[in-house]
Amino acid sequence: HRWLLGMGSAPHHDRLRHVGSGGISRLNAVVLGEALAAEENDLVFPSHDFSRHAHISSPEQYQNMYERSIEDPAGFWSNIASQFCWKKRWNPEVCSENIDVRRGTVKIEWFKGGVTNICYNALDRNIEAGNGDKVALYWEGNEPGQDAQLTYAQMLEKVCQLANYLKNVGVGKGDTVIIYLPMLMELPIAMLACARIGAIHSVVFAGFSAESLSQRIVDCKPKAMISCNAVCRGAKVIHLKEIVDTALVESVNSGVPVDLCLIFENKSAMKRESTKWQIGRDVWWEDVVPQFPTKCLVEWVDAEDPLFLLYTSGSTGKPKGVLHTNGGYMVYTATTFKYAFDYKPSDVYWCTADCGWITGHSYITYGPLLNGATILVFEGAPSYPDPGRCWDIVDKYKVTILYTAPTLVRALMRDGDEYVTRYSRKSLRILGSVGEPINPSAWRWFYNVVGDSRCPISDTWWQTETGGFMITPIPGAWPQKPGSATFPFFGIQPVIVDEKGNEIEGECTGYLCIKKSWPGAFRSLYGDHERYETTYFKPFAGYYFTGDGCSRDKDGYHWLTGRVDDVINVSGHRIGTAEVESALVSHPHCAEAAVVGVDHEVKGQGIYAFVTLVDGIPYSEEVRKSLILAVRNQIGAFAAPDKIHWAPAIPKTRSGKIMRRILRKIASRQLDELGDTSTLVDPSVVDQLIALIDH
Ligand code: 6R9
Repeated sequence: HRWLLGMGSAPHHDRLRHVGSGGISRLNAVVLGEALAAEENDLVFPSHDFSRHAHISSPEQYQNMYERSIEDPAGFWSNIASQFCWKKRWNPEVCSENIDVRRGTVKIEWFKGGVTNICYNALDRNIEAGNGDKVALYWEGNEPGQDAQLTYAQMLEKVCQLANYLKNVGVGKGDTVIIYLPMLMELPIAMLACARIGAIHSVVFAGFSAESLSQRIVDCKPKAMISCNAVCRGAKVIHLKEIVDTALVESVNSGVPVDLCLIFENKSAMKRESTKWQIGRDVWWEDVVPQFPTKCLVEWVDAEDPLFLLYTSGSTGKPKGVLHTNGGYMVYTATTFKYAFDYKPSDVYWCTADCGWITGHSYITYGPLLNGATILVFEGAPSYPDPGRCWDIVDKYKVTILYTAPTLVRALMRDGDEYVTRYSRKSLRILGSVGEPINPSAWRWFYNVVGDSRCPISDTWWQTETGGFMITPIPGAWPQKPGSATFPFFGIQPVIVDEKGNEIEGECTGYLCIKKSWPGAFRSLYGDHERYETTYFKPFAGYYFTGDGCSRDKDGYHWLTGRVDDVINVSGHRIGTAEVESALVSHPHCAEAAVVGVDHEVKGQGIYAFVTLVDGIPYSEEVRKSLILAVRNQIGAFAAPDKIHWAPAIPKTRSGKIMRRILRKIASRQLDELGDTSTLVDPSVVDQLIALIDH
């Protein structure tokens, strides 16, 4: 980042520049992947005042720290790790790794031999430092006016009661617990309770179907499951307990029974009287947990003991159980949170993600609480009862840091500026974006309208696998470019490689890989270390392969260009094309299916499915609906195809591979760019597909 140094430390406000106005008029022009060239020179500087008060306030300061983190990673991270509580200090080597498959098994270890507990560090340590009465968590319910709060001391009591209950029913160190909860405060409480006793939590996003839930249960064989009876999202009531019941029947049939199901009675959504119950297996949270003591000694664990599993989608049908461990993850999430959001103790932090995804793990529960921050947990839907809800919440709690996703930004942008400008929003100081590339016009609207052109945006690029931010702005340190995630975090060495795995320097586009490990890196795929090596470390030997494409511009800024594998990113949710295809072909009328991603104005990408029906079944609206229903039932509503395209046949190569390149072109109506179709077994298939476009 030589250029960064060249920027010197002249007062930033001299160069402060407001970017062109966003607004709805521009939305019609939103084309994802807008020409980057035009944007590259658009620098948006933090104000002088912002930089002056920031942890890192100049390119030089970043550069010095970054260099130290690369030259002496052990020293750099040990220094930071020492700020946490360790029962026993880690081994002298700090990090031992092999990420090069050519040299044997891939292994990553940080702070090995160190003994700690992440729950202790997130709660007890902050209380001991005098913050027991500070609000740890504000909870805002689905209905405006429904709210609650917990101080650090109160939160610890709740966590201890649940931890004691879990121990009492025989859950111990190394046991897995599935958590299938919506955004109630019981969700982070349950995560922390597991961590406290050394149990491994596996949170399943409450939008997943019974089938997906049981698939995860069968994979990780939990000792217990924690859920609730129902939840309201917007105007809808979702009966989670019914989904749990179905999932548990399926898991019994697969030979993995779950003996204990702790159910929270979410009274505002549903009374316990109307909840179906299986005596002997189901237990009401409220009947047991509050009877347990509010103090619970922690189970001290090795830094490399597992903390959690989180399933994510890949290029094949079976979700991968991403495994994170305690020590490195703790140090990394806390540090990235502090610097990328320039965290100050007076902040009120709201992340709109769900704890069912990695963002909620690292940046609702762990990273913020490890810093002693006040977090906001929101149960509801962002546009309920109207599109002003987010800004109502921002004003109500005086939110200072708002971390959200481009898909929500685009949806709110479409609803119009009036919903935003009717609220003050003057508490806001930093905005954040995650989940997919943010297109420059959405960035501008977020910056100009939501942030009144005064709040820097941290566009954080990272993944379930990386545990924490990898490429991210440090908001007070350098100017941003709308749509670029900017530069690597401390200790991270991103490289862009070509098809053959050669690093390319300077201005370029290629595959994004990472050299060397970092403390927050995942350590394995649960029960399948071989798949871990094959998916991430074999494609480009010597590197971790991210699955993303990336460009670097002349100033060294990074521009993520999206997935290069068969993973679609719908509203920031990762969905494997293979998963949707397998859900479709499970439908008795479906002979074959091929799924591709297609640009979508709000969701980023939409799901476009080509479907061949079995002989004799005519195309009909009814079949179309039942195919979509099959996907909703097998994966979840968020994976429902946006479009079903009838296909008399699917274009394939002679070796039997589906030609997705051609399908993508047809899906995006780029019919004059189909390219070479001569390698297809039957090129006339393409004309048949085109003829059915409007069918
Ligand atoms: C944290 C999270 C990871 C994939 C990743 C990439 C995309 C996430 C991004 C981004 C561009 C950003 N992605 N953040 N692309 N800019 N700021 O989302 O994890 O659900 O595992 O998804 O999301 O494609 O590979 P995960």
